[in-house]
This record gives sequence, structure tokens and C-alpha cells, in this order.
Amino acid sequence: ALSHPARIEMIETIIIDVPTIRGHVLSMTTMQSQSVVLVRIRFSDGSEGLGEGASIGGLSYGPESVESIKLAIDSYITPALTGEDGNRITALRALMDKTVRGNPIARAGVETALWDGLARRLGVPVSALFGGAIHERLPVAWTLASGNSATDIAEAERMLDKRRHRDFKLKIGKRAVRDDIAHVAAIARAVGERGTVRVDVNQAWSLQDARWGLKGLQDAGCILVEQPVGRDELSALRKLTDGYEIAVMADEALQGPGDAMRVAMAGPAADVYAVKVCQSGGLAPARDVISIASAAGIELYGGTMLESGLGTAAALQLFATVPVLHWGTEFFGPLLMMEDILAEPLEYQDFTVAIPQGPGIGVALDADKVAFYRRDRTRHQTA
Ligand code: MUC
Ligand code: MG
Repeated sequence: ALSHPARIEMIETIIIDVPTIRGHVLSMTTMQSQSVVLVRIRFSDGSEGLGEGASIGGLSYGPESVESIKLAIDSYITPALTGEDGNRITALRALMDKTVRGNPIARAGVETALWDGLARRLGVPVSALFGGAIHERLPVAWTLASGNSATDIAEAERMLDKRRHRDFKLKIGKRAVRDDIAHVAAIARAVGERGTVRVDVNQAWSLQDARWGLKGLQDAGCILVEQPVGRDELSALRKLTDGYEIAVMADEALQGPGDAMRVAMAGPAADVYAVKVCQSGGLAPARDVISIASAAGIELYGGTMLESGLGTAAALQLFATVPVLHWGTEFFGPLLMMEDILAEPLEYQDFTVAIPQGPGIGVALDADKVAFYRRDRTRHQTA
């Protein structure tokens, strides 16, 4: 397959909007739906590659939205890559880096589709291109974020009963610190020894809020706090990491290997990295973030941008090759959506998700569901 070029003929981007199963209340916004960009690359030998770029809450989580992801790909990445050999992923990554600064999620959508295409042409799973899978399943946490303690506890009970999740991430930072601590303590008490409770503040706290917050959280039995302060506040993050027993995890602070290096050199300023494929700029840069963390003695967690089954499966291909994921993963994106867009859903059971087998990312899209949820549906159907 590699002796002949597989030229990039077309890169298609489709914005998908899928309602969530309930409101997802984060410190900066409440999500009622999730939007992602599907990327489909067609190569000259007739092969195809699929990828996904996802963000959260429009532009309220970070600097990219689905609209900006689509624009960066359609207007800048596609013209640069069209006609190039899709087998030369390293060269194409360099070309993308030169053509588009920043915009890691847009680059990740295309990069993932390049890996999927290459792996399909070779007849191997994407994990093989990263040295081979060493896990068949990975543990998956669930986010409780209804905005109400009793509702969250009932949801946790259902997850424990079904043996689907036992590690729970709570979204806090919207209310006063002491109200958040009471909420976390109530859920931690209810979960007890059956599972674990972690929180994500999504940058909402000042250093002073965070000092009281971390003290209260660890007394409440919460074992990890994610991105308590702003992404640029590395000295505050380091004070919190060094000052408390509770593990401090960086998320928004990590937009690729450069940030991974900066956070590591700032102390390290975090105990754990939430490694996200989209936020890192793709599978290969996410692998680089993982390598930097490992070399710096920073622990690992597989993070999500709430990708659909497609982007989630892509992440699974990479994380299946990582020897130790100290904090597991949160690859539950498709479960938060009212309906997933895969032909065969990912398999969640026994608190874990199965790594899809088969060539490429290992999943196929359901064409009818994609047609139904695509944002330009009306225009598309009458065209
Ligand atoms: C985030 O900040 O980690 C991941 C899980 C979830 O519920 O929201 C996201 C975003
Ligand atoms: Mg986070």
C-alpha cells in the first residue's frame, strides 16, 4: 500500500449537532447539545479516512468552536493538503503546522483522518501505527453535571447498578466555593467506597478561592481537582500542586506538546495531565504530550472533548498503546449524546470501554444519523 501514493483528493467537513441526554452544567456554560466536526478525506486510490474535531460550549471552553474548526480546515488546511500523498503523515503534519498556527482541534480532525486512512490502506488498527495496543479495554469515568446534588446522586446510583461507571467527575466552579464543597461532600458520601469522586473547575477559581476549595475538597474525600485556575496561571497551579495532598490535573493549560513542556518545567505545575487528542492537535502530538508527562514524572488521564463515537474511538486507539494510565479515562462522549452516529456503538460494560478492533479507527458512521444531525441538513436534502 505504501509503494503507491494515496493523493488527497477531497476533504469534507460536516458540522453535527446532537442533543445531550440532559443539561450538562459547567462553570462557564450549560450544554443542551454537543457539536462536532466530522472530517472525511478521500484519497486517489479510492480509500477514505475519517476524523473528528470537537470542542465544548461554543467558544466558552476554549479558543476554537466547530465553526472555526470547519473554517480553518476548509479555507486553509484543505487547499494546502490537496494533491499531497496521504501516506506521508509526518510531512503533512509539518505542512499543516506551517499553514495553520494554533487551531489544534482543526489540525487534529484532519490528522486523525490521515491516520485512519493510512491504517485502513494497510489493513491494521490505528493502534498498530503507534506501536501496538497493550490494552483491550480501558476504565471510563462519568461526569455528573445536572446542576443538582440529588439528581447527580441518583444518576451515580444508576451507573453503579449498571456497572457502567464507578469513577465520577463533578463539574463545579459555578456556585460559591462553600456550596460546591457541600455538593461534592454529599456525592462523595453517597458513593462511599464503591467508587471515586473527582472535580473539574474549568478555570473558574482565583488562587484564593482555590486554596479554600482544595482544602475543602480533600476533606470531603475528593481525590483530584482538574484545572482549578486559569490556563495561564502556572505559578498558582504549582502552589496548589505543592500545597495540598489532593491531585491537581492540568486540562485547558495543555494545548499541545509546547504547553506540556511549559507546565512540566514550571515545577511541574500539575500532578496529572488530562491528555486530549483534539486539544493536543492530533494523535501524534497527544502521544508527544504523553511522552513529556512520563519523562517528567507526571501521571496520566485520558481526557475528552466530548467527541462522538468516532473521535472517542480514535482516542481509544492511541490510549490502548499507553502502558500506564494512572487515572484511567473519561471516554464517555457518545453516552452523553441522545444518539451516537456510529453504525455499531462502542461497547461499555464492567466500568470499561472496549478498544474497537478492525482496520483504521475501527468504527463506521451511520449515514442516516449523520444526514439527520448535520447542521446543513435542509440545504443538503434539497440540493
Ligand atoms: C473538560 O473540561 O474536561 C470533559 C468531560 C466533561 O464532562 O466535560 C469535558 C470537558
Ligand atoms: Mg476539564
